[in-house]
Amino acid sequence: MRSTICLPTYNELENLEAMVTALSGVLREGDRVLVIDDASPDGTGELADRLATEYPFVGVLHRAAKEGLGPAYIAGFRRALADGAELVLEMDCDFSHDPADVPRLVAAAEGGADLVLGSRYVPGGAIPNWGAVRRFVSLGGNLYAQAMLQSRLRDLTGGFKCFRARVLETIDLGAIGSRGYAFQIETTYRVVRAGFEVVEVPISFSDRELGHSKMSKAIVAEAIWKVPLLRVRALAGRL
Ligand SMILES: Nc1nc2c(ncn2[C@@H]2O[C@H](COP(=O)(O)OP(=O)(O)OP(=O)(O)O)[C@@H](O)[C@H]2O)c(=O)[nH]1
Ligand SMILES: [Mg+2]
Repeated sequence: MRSTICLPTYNELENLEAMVTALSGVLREGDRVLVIDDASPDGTGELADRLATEYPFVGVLHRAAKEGLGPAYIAGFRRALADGAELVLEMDCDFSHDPADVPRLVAAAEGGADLVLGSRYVPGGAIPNWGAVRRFVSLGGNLYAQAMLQSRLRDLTGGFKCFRARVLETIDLGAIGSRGYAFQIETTYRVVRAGFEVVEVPISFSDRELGHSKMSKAIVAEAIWKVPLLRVRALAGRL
């Protein structure tokens, strides 16, 4: 199956070229990488254009302003589907997600899963560099989302995923309003509600070494209030 890896970037100048190079080692014939850059002031968008001329598998989607991960991914999904991708992946461009894990996510989708989650919280998953506080916060966030949404899935906030195209064609992408972590929860929940099969494969999540995190209090707050709202909407039959 032909895959497109969606790579959202905002100020990832130090990471993008190394990421594209690493991905070139795991892609198969016909696979693509789509960089979705929100007008990064550090020149990531120009670097992406240069990489697109050097590597035929690279495409670039330039967006006018930073709007958060959610809108960037939705624009990327639409482009990937229009270009005929059969599998569409989400992945961070800061090496938190290991490019070497891409084939395992793809294999699980080709094995029949509709959505594959790279999961830190199933047996075999790991977050080697995190201290107790970060683990507690992340695990707490996942338990909160699990309980609110009555879900058995362990890693609802992760951003390393592989969708079958038909899944993205079925769920209403235009109705997804979340921008940060909530985007990951909302997409997975919509996929579950639509009756698709979701499988978790273990991954090891590393902290970024270069560049800066775009995580903010607003992103955390959005996830906290959005989760109960998703449940209420689902119970009201509007999701
Ligand atoms: N296009 C676009 N990409 C974004 C935006 N915000 C973050 N990204 C990218 O999304 C990916 C994940 O963002 P990070 O800043 O690493 O955030 P995070 O992984 O949630 O937080 P950390 O755990 O601190 O790394 C990276 O590739 C970012 O460059 C945005 O508003 N627009
Ligand atoms: Mg990150």
